Amino acid sequence: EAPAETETEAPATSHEHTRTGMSKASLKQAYIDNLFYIQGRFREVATPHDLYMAAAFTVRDRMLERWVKSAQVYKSSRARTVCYLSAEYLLGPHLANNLVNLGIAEVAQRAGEELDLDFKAILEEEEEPGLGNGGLGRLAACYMDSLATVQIPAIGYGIRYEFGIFDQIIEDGWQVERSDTWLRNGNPWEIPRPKISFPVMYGGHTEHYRDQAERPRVRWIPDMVISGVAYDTPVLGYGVGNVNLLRLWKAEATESFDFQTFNVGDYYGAVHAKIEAETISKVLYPNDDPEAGKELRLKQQYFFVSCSIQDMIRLHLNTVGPLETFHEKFVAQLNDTHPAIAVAELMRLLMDDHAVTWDDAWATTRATFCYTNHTLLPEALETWSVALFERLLPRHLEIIYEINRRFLDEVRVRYLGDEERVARMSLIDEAGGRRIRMAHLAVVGSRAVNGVAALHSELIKTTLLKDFYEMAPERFHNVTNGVTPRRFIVVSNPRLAELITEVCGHDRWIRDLDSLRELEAHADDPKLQARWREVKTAAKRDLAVWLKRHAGVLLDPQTMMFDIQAKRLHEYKRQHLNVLHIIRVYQRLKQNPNLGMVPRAFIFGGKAAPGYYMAKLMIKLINAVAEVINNDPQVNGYIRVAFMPDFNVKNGQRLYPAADLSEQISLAGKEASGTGNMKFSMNGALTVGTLDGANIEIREEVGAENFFLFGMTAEEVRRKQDEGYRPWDYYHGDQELKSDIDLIASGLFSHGDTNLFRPLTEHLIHQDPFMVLADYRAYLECQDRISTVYDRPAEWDRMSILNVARMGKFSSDRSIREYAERIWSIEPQPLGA
Ligand code: CBF
Repeated sequence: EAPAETETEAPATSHEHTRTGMSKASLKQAYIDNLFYIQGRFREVATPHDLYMAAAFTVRDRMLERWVKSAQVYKSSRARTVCYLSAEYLLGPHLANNLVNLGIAEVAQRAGEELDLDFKAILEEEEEPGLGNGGLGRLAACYMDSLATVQIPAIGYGIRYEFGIFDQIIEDGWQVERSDTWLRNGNPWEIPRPKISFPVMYGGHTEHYRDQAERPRVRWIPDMVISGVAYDTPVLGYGVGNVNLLRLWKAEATESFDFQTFNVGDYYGAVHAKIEAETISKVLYPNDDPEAGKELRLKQQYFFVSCSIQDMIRLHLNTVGPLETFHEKFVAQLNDTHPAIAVAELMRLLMDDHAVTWDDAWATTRATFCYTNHTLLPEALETWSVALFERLLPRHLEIIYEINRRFLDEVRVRYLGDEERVARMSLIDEAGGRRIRMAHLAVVGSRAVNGVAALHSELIKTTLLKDFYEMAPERFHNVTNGVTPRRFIVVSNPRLAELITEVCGHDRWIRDLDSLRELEAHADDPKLQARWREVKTAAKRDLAVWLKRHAGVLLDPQTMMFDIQAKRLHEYKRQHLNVLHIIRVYQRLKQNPNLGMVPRAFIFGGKAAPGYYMAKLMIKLINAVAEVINNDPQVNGYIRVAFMPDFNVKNGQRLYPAADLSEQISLAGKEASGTGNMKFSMNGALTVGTLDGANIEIREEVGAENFFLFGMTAEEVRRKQDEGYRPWDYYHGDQELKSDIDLIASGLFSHGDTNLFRPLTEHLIHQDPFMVLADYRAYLECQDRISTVYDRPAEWDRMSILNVARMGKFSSDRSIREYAERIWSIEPQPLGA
């Protein structure tokens, strides 16, 4: 980049220069051009959205050259490519991230200042694509960032939902859902590819026949055909020239208007097919775990899988050639079971459309797919009724039956006479209404299976997929999740990023997170500690301003510890355990107003699935407790409670930098990994957590002395369950616990209504499936220790610095490298920035 003075003067002359130039002058010129030629505006009349669009196009232009180059190189080198099949991508805003990955964040900001633009306001203007529910979708987005950064050729395939995850507003303490109209003002990051479109079939029947060579073949005669059209978004790696492709499919009618129907006077009938087709990519299912039996959901899954596999076959035939080498060109990662139907779809396409024999098709299929499991919760394990399959995907049902028949024969030969095992391993659950077990289909059709944290991968082997593990242990792996430090440190916490760079003397850590270890040597330095604290306080101040405005709660960033739990609302995540602690502190303060405790802001964020009553009631409870506490002058100098509305990627980026304490308090064995735990810790929050998911590995990395551990282990949980867990005994055995639950039941938090929270309190006392009561006492004691340590700033700051210093393992770059080496056998294809 040229020195500032010459830069300002240098006019951006050539066309190419304004499209690709990275200097301040080119950026300014490009911005003005884009505002004029794309938005059709000049400065004086431009809306904030116009200003954002011009910025987005300016940045996108600079990615396109790299994108085309990447595609050319990948094509000519016939690079092996990862296809990530995911029903969800929780992408978050693109603009700031792309600026960072292009390496032009600072120069763009200066260009903006010279154009008298409010840079922050422009970033805020972006509507985020919320095409996912939570951890799984956000993981897919982090992996897209890391695939490009570690220079692995990749295509992310998914659905271009017209409505993403609902917007959450809080009314009278309750969650209210509003549809997410993220596309209403256009999406500058995507490029529609109307020519890349595939037919997707549903329903009808199959015909078995012999082809000219007398080979047995099958033809599927559907009763509905729609089109999937590609919408492409470039994904640029950090500090590299590699740009990968995120290809999302939009459902369209094959013919938008049925003239025949129209001509007989049925106008509505004439557009019906169009509406029915477009419904398929209309809306994301807002459940963290799938709701069984939803026909549209199965249609969605098959829709994007079919388009993606057809696209992969097209690319292969265009670049490499014979389908025998398909699995050498592509490896396809199934992100949970949502895309598991891909196993049957690849078989179908190879056999029915390309005349490949069963054995060859099966060899190719098994060599192509790998499957990641993301949960052990029984309600989240997908099964589909055979009847639904028969109606919607008759050909796939035949294929699944045949896969199952052959597979169970292998099981029988291996385990002579063990019919119970055969029934357990079958792809079809025969007990009570026949259902297809999608996890079994994914396992049988894949060459590798992995869990997402060490404990979770162990539990997969010993519980969920025990029989499969016994049969083929070499196919089971663990790849602990990671998150991208670009978005979750550099973009969301620039002050911390700057301080780290200064202390380390380089910014290499952004691509090599292990080098954060260099911070360790400075952990006791009082000067660094003071600055570290300033950075944290500044982030807390930003969050406090935001929460004042959007939640109406006043928090003191200077004196209060910011104690944050932000994640989907779910009983297993135990937000109610957190609430019981708050109520305990409240009662203590009421009994002794001169307690002299460390002031705390208890901050929550998260959405509840719209149909999950208990989760919605927990949101109400948090807000109800907040109302009482925040308005009680006897306590509100010490404690306050805030619920951040609409926790999404953008709002998460406000929370992570501002947390002193990160709540990771799920019942051990229930949270497969968690990734919020990593985001908080990377931003210097200390964790209070159970030995669950990736918490275990975070604790191992940062050191037990820098992690606040409490609660039962997964093994203890299992034993307690086996013995017969009786929450009633805990309730009656602990006076404080009883009085905290009784206070909720008393109506204090519900304006005297003793019924409102009864479902929650009664459920806790009598069922408590996630053992809140069993872990209550240990949690409280741990929280007391936390307050003591927070009161010793030098100790706390040291722990915080060490947490950040030791987070290298949790970069998604590390996860992707592990997938590349151990699971995908794929080499990077470096392209210079
Ligand atoms: O692996 C990513 C995340 O996936 C989930 O969100 C999921 O949807 N199954 C899990 O609940 C998380 O533990 C996990 O981190």
